[in-house]
Order: sequence, then structure tokens, then C-alpha cells
Amino acid sequence: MDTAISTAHRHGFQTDDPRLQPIADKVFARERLNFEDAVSLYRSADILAIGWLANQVRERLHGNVAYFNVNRHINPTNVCVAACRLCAFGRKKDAPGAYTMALEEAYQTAASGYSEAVTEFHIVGGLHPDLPFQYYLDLIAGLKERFPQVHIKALTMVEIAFLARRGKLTIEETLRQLKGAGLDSLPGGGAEIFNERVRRVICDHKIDGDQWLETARTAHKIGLKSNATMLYGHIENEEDRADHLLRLRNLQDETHGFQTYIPLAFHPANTPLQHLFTTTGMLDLKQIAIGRLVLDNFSHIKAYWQMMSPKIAQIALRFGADDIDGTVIEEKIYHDAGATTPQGLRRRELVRLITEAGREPVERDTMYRPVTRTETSFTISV
Ligand code: V47
Repeated sequence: MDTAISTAHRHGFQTDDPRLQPIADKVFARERLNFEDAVSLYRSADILAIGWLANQVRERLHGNVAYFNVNRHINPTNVCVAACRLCAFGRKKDAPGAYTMALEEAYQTAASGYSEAVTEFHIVGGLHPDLPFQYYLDLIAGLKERFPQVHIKALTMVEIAFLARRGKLTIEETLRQLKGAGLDSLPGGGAEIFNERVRRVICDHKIDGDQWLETARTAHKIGLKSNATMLYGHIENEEDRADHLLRLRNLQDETHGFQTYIPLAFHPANTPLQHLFTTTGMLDLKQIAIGRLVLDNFSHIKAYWQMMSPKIAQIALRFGADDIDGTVIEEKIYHDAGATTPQGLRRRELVRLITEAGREPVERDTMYRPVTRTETSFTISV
């Protein structure tokens, strides 16, 4: 044990929390952290020690590089049959503010951020009771036809499972058809917290944790990469968070299909959970750092600036994150839930955030290939 402590210590690790010493040693020995380690990290207040440790791993994997991308969010509908307590975005079909984009409207929305030459469309929406599966196939095929060089990252595991059930198709067939239409990968949403006790309160209308993981497994099996998220800062406890991370890590061991882990800070305003507090900077930074330490088989940890604010996302680049996401252009889900961040950021603003953090900004595409730009076009290095 003495040798173990001195290993971490020799590398400059310092803490006044004795629970962190053996964890630090495991990190330096490249040993996997377990459930108890993850819980101890969440319970520790020594954010500088945790962040320092996560930064060691982050720099081992990515050196000084920090990634961002030029993307556009499209939310084709906010009509949703579910009524999740975590959500301020979904509406019933005839409720005020409900909308569904006609295909042409979705194409126009896609084009409206095009002056920045986006490399990715990020598409998520509500579970619409009547939109046929064909709408989604046409949406994706139509976007691919109009913007062939743009990567389409669309539909959460929850939307995929819903479309499969409504279309009376298997998950695999649903994914295959979407892939055939031009779907390139899937975003990480809908995972929330896998623990059923929590899920019943925050999103009892959604597929359960096992179904989310099974849908991701199927996507990875047919060659579609995806991201993974955790929604935190509501009623979950440290064990729920640790359990969530370990379940993601187990599936990643099996499929290697996850690209990036993105902790999403809960925004309570205008939701049935609006009596809850918003997250603090301390928890936001811990989520990034602990994600980096526990998810040893994930390449990337994203500090999504929209969720954490540009200021916290910037600091997170020194606490384990290697990515801050993108220009976004127009964000609805968190702004309906009271987010005060801008709707989008220009490319040069992302570059400034990264540069001031002392990192080297690298524009990436969705698959983390570097993007080189001229004024109006881009090339992706392969
Ligand atoms: O699944 C909904 C979350 C997610 C709230 O893969 C809320 O690159 C906070 O999937 N407060 C959808 N969060 C967004 C999503 C996403 C976002 C950014 C990047 C990526 C990626 C994926 O938004 C939902 C849910 O977890 N959400 N309501 C709310 N009130």
C-alpha cells in the first residue's frame, strides 16, 4: 500500500481526502476503477485532486488537443406522446406551441446555418404519435441528397425504439432502413439515468435502461456508432451515477461502438421538477472528471458548452474533457427548460474558448477526423 501511495505521490498527486489515494494509484497503474471507487469519487469534495487526476488521463490520450465541431441542431417536432417530468420541450399534439416541421421546412432549417459550412446535423425530437416511419426515412434521405457531405447524427435510442414499435419492425430492421436512407450515427440522448427507481420519476414513459442499452448494442452491431449521455443533477444519488457509468463501460467493452460520453446537466425550469435546484459548477466539473476516470474504454469526454455554460465547459478542458461540441446554431430542448446560454456560438468563439484554456483547438467531424477549412468549404482528413 505504501508503494501504491508513493506511486501516485511521485507523479505529483496530492489530496487531503484519504479515499482518493488508492484510486489515484490505480489510475497510475492503469487499473480499472470499480463501483466503490466511482462512488468515493462522487462523494469527495477534493475537486482539484479529482480534476488533476482526470487531466493526467486526458493528456495521456489526447495531449493538448481539444476538439470542437461546426454543427446544426434540428428538432423536427416537439410533439411527444411521453410526458417525462424531466422535459420542458415536449407538447401534446394540440397544445399551444406544438409544432411539426414539414420536410421542406426541415430542409430549409438545415440550410439556414449553412453559411458556416456545417459538417454535422444533430437531429432529435419528440415521439410523435402519427408521423409515419417514412417521414424519418424521407427526412434523412432528403438531407443527404441536399447536403451530401454533412454527417447525419440523428434519433436517440428512445426514438428508435418508438419508431420500431409503431412501424412493427425489429430494432435492427428499423436501424438498417434508417442507415440505408443515410443515417450516419446516433446521438447519446435518452439514457438519462438507468436506475429504474429514478427513471420511474423522471421519465417513466421512456424505454427502460436495459432497452436503451440493447438498442445501442444493436446499432453498434450493424456498424452505427453512437454517443452516450447521463442526465444528472435531479433526484439521482452517487450510486445511481456510478451504476450508470459502469453499465455504459460494460457495453463499450462488448461493442466499442460509443464515441463520446456527454454528461448532461439537468435544467429544471418549466418542467414538473422545477422545484429542484440547477446543478453547481462543482458537480458539473466532477461529472466530467469522473466520467474520464471511470470510462477507461471511451475515447472522448464532451463538456457540452450549451449545458454547462461556455465558462464551465472551458474549465472542463483541464478537468478531463477533450471536446466542447459545436456551433449548434439553434437549441430548443434546454432553452425551453430555462437555459440562459446563447442559442449558438460562432466557430471563432469556440476557438477562443479553447485557446484561452491553453489547449490547441482542432475542428473535427463527427468521427473525430480533423477538418481543414477555407472561407466556404471544408476538407476532412482521412
Ligand atoms: O435525452 C431533456 C436531455 C437529451 C432536459 O450525442 C434535458 O452529441 C437537461 O441527446 N434539462 C437530448 N437535459 C439531447 C441529446 C444530446 C445533446 C447534445 C449532444 C448529444 C450528442 C446529444 O436532452 C435528452 C435528455 O437527456 N434533456 N430535457 C432538461 N430539462
